[in-house]
Amino acid sequence: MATFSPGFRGRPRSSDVRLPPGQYETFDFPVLSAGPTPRVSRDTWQFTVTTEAGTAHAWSWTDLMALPSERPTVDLHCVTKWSKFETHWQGVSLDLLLQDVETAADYALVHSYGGYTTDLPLEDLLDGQAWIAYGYDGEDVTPEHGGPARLLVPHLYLWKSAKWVRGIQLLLEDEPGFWESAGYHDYGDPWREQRYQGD
Ligand SMILES: Nc1nc2c(c(=O)[nH]1)N[C@H]1C(S)=C(S)[C@@H](COP(=O)(O)O)O[C@H]1N2
Ligand SMILES: [Mo]
Repeated sequence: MATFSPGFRGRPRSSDVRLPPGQYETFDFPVLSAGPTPRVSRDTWQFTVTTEAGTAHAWSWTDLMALPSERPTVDLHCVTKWSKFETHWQGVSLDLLLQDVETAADYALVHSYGGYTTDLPLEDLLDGQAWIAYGYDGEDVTPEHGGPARLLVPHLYLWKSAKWVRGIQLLLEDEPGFWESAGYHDYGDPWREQRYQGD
């Protein structure tokens, strides 16, 4: 498929440019879960943002569906070294969910149904970088991939994209989540290959 003229010989192919260091491209969609898949009913599903002052902002499934959604197409990068290009999602931007939340917090600890947690700077959830995603490839997000809804933060390693998301706790001080407590990097930028603490 690729053709090379002498002048272009040393030039990276487009897939190399899109592939962070140490990653390979995969075409299937692996499932990586630290525990069993929780079955969460849309009737009882809630997404709650809690501020450092203890104020809670909650959305039911009906509330979420009533909000305008976006359809981001993004590349995914898992710390186990697979990357998947051009994945199609539908979800609500965190900019919209956080716009009326008053906070001085710099950090977010994301909580999932089932107990999984992951932490990241609050600013990484803003400016069009993160969504509460409920659609994948024109279908509902399947339970294995985090349905009814998962966090999607594609510019960081995929362990930050908490499946079965149930809330975000806003914090003045960073608190490590599940993998971050187990030796994985606090931030997890795939382009700087921040896989483990100290990378
Ligand atoms: N709640 C929850 N979210 C999670 C995980 C998990 O175990 N539990 N695994 C993380 C990891 S390590 C990865 S690579 C991605 C995998 O998403 P996928 O199963 O849809 O590929 O989910 C992330 N979100
Ligand atoms: Mo992962």
